[in-house]
Amino acid sequence: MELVVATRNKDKLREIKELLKGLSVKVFSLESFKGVPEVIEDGKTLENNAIKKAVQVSKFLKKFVISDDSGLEVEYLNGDPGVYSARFSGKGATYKSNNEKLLRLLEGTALSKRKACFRCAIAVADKGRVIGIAEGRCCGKIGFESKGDNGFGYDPVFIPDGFKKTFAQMNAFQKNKISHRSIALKKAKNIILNYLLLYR
Ligand code: ITT
Repeated sequence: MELVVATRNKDKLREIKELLKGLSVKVFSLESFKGVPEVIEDGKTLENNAIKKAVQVSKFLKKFVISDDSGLEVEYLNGDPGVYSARFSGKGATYKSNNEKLLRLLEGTALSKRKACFRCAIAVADKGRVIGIAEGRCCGKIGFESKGDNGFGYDPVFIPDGFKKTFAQMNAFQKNKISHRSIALKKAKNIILNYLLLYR
């Protein structure tokens, strides 16, 4: 059984591959295929974008596909950057410039007002048809400075509830135990298993 992960983000792919271990599927990414059209992520929600990515890619490749749309919602910023997490600091945004913008916007804000949640929506589609959607959430606080070199994206500024260190100060095993992505993928795994049992 082959599964394509509809992402161009190598960091996400690394985490997804690790989390899918144990499921007897061969995992491919978009790198393995030529000419897959770019999906415009213009949905208002992570779920909409995840469905759009999974449906368009699985229709084009005629394959079984999962997609991940994720982002960080900061309470003080009314849920921003949210769906705009990847391009928060504008065209040419990098993880570093995004984190710098976030820390700047929260400058002078007390820890109690720095609540944030990572959210992840995973959509599963087969040959252009949605099979299911799963969501995961991991909440915590935005620290006062970037700390740690592991992980990716906003990991250096995100301190999950119940911990004193950022995601980027944790190893992959620790992050994967509690992350938004691991929660969503656990649910997505069940969707995949049920579908394979019933329809394939
Ligand atoms: P694809 O659409 O190709 O999958 P992308 O990076 O554009 O890749 P998104 O639109 O879903 O993906 O944006 C997700 C952004 O949210 C990502 O670039 C990071 O900045 C941030 N993000 C998501 N999950 C994260 C995590 O586990 N740790 C840190 N940052 C994360």
